[in-house]
Amino acid sequence: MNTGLKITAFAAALAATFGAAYGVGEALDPVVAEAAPKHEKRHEPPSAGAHTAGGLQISEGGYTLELETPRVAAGNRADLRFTVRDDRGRAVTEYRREHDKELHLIVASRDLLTYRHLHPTRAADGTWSTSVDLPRAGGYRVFADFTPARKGAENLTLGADLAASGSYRPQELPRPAATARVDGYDVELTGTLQPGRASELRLSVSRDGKPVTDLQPYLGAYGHLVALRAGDLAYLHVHPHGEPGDGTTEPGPEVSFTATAPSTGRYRLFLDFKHDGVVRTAAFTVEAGEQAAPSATPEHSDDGHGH
Ligand SMILES: [Cu+2]
Repeated sequence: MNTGLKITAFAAALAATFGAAYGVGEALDPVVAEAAPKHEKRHEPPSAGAHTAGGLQISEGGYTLELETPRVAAGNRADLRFTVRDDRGRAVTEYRREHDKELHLIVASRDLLTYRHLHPTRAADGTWSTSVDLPRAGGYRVFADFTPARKGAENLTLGADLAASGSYRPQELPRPAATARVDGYDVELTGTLQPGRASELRLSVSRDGKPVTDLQPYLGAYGHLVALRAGDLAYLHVHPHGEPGDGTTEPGPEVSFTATAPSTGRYRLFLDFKHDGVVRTAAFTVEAGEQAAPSATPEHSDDGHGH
């Protein structure tokens, strides 16, 4: 099993960074942030076969994602409801918080043009719910990224299919590009994703040609990056280097990450960043293992947030 998503490469160096990150929350929520225990997440060394690709299975490690709303109508705000069940079928009600949340929900269209990063609400019985706005019909994948509180449980990303009814016109994946534009911001990507090897990705945010140097912390970081593999939507959650308030991490214009691609092929990267109080998503297509610099053609995409 060499297909593992090695999101924790450089583990030794980053473990300290990440561990500390859990003690730092959004500026808006200092009480919760201070109360969050440190070193919640264990980052293991990238031993071969330690992980399978995230998000490809509805059930893994004894936990199952039960999506109660597998069909919605495109073009309307829809409610998503789901439950995570353990190996005995009981709804999971205790989670370890990661990046300020018990569970992160990503919804992406199969053609990778629509992306949503949501934080659902959990009812006491373990049912999670959130509303989502999917403008386009077609096949989607829903990813639940969480860590059960049970001792020894690891971080998991379970995936389930979601269909949005309506007239479906699948789009081609945008070409690889080093820049992305979203809401008047330009984000430039430096670095390439390497198959089976950790590499650094740096994303630099500017607006009107000026570097943005006052990015705001969002879920304890200046940026969150998710990578999805084109073709099967294998899920790769990547974490930034450093965190707000550590004395060395600047609030932009650059946010950097370490990531390892599980294979060659195309990936779509989604960078969430917060500025002027709004979380925005910049999206890039990258080719893992590609040495040549991608074209610098800006692209525009239908990405957004349901926060
Ligand atoms: Cu999240």
